[in-house]
Amino acid sequence: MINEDKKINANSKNEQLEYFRSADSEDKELTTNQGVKLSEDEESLTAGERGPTLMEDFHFREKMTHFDHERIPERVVHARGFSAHGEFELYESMKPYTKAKFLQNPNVKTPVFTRFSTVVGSRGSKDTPRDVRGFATKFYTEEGNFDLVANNFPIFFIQDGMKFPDVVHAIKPEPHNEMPQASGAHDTFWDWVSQNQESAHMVMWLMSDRAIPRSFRMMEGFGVHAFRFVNDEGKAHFVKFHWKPVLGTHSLVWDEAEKLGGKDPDFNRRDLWESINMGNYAEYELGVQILEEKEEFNFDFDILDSTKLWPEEDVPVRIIGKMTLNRNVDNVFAENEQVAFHVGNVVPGIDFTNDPLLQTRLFSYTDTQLLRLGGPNFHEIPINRPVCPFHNNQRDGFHRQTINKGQVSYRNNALAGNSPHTVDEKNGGFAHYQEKIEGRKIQSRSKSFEDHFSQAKLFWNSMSNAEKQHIIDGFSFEVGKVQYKPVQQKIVDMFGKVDHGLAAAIAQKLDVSVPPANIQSKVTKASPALSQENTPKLAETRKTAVIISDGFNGAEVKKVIENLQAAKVQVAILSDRLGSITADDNSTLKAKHTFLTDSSVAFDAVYIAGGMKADKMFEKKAKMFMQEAFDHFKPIAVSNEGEQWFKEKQLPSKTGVVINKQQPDDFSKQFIDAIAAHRFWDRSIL
Ligand code: HDE
Repeated sequence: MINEDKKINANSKNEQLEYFRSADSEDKELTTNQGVKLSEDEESLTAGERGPTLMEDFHFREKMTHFDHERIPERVVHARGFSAHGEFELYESMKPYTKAKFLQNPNVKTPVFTRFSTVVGSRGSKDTPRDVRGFATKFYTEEGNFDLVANNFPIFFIQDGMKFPDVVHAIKPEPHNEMPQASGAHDTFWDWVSQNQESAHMVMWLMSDRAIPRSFRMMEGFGVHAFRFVNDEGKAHFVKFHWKPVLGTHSLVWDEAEKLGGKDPDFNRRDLWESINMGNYAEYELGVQILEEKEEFNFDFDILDSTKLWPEEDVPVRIIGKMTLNRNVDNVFAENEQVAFHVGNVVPGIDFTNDPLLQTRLFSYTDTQLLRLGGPNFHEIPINRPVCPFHNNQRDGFHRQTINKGQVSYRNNALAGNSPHTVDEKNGGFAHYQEKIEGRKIQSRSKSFEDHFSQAKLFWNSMSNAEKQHIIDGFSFEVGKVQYKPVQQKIVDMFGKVDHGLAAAIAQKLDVSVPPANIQSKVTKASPALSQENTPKLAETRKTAVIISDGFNGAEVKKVIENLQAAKVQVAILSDRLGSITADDNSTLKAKHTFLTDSSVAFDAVYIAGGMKADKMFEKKAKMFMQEAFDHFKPIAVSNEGEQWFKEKQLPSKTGVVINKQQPDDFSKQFIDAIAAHRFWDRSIL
């Protein structure tokens, strides 16, 4: 069970978990947890047919007691999550910067486990609220576990973790009525924002498209803090970690995200689960931004301030490896719920900086896990176990699994030759980086953390027109729900310090005063890397609804589907009923989706072929489907009845609408290009 000598490979964690997996229950005898075979499982033991239940029914007691204790506390933040296993492969050795073994040799594959999450909602909430997403990865390395506990934003709300309970209390459902569920609170959160101006940059991200990702597979990840790489000569560099999704970074639109909350609360987890099952593995490249120690003060922001990013144009992201998530969990509770990440789980070669947010996180994770996982032995839970050996003198506590042999559980000892023994740095022992620190004990913030608006403006400047409009809409929606007028005014005044146009547009929607123009940030710089317009755009794995009714053009639809599938687009046949739909040439296609079971929000694109036998109701539903996809800026392909309905609807055939005037091959090609483009923002909503 403990891997004492074997080398680690991509499958090492899977092999270890196999030891803990239960045998398949099929054709097995039912027993108690003590292994006693049972003759009855549905009737409790009673005194007479209508008499009282007897305490001696040990099976009833065991079954009910276990059930009564099935729940554990959910995470105080990031409660709703979903996970997958995978592997990390290094492209180039990082030896000049770090001695971390898993970053030395491009031939080594490291097993990983990643958990994605929303932050605010409870465990049973929805996947698509406007929220930050967690992106936490455990690397099971030969030197122990390294956890990269990241988010999908590169920055955070606060500069000092002392304020974390405050921001979380403010954004969680309000305590007196527990509303709103599964999204950020309105009055309390915006009250907090207006009183804590360091949140300006993060709030810009929160109001942007980044807060409603299309898929966990299409989300960036950021370690947020500056960490340290330390090489085998003891030389350190500052480093920030990035995950870059191979499919690019893409988002939903707000109306779609809201509808999905009702139609499919599991939208993001289903996407990951189904994609992995289909072999469409989620892939992310690992990037690092590296700074020399002497560059620490070269910037107009403090590199240890977690409300600031290091613009990629100034500090390039060097791509050093790739993570592939390729295996779904076997049991959500055992893996996704019981996994315990900790920003403090590092290996030799990776160390901390004095970022005050990072420092406070170092306390919080174990502390909260002691409560959630019921004691100090949660490192023994299968998903948390390192795949390398671990030995120390820690003993006992709730749910201890290891049977530690021997008489001695202390150091220094002579009875066991002072085992287990420490290991010097040269031989792989962790030695904390020796940073020289001098100073007074104080409770105050460094002056270098004072500027809260320049990078908020940098973000704004970097957005495309459509992205800017979405930010204005995000503010108008969220702050529009605030009941307390003075808070609305304060928010508009606060974001007037970012950009006057932004503040004026929100003020107009909220019916509050426009702040003066001269308070806005003077920053004119932009960072193109921040705009999702500049992300990779691929049709691969996108989901397209193909709408057909009886009498559809068999030859054309067949050809288009073939082309879509060749481009790795997922095709879903949709009609007004499940089962076989017959084409004009008597060929058939099986509809696995209907207007009732699905709606356009579940798809990235739609191809409407219709059919000669489409009745009025079919036509109505198909038009609604098409209209909604159109309003959500999605690619649409129409032919036959589809084209006629499109014209009847008087939808302007702007970009992203492909009409079949050509051969099916050209038609499909144009449609596939449109699917890759993701959305067509220049389409006006009717
Ligand atoms: Fe966390 N965070 N956090 N956080 N965090 C937790 O630990 C905390 C922060 C992040 O899928 C908790 O086991 C403090 C930044 C993720 O299991 C808790 C501060 C970033 C997850 C905690 C922060 C994160 C957590 C709750 C401010 C991005 C989910 C449950 C100083 C870099 C991990 C748990 C999972 C979870 C504390 C800020 C990422 C309470 C005090 C910044 C992805 O310990």
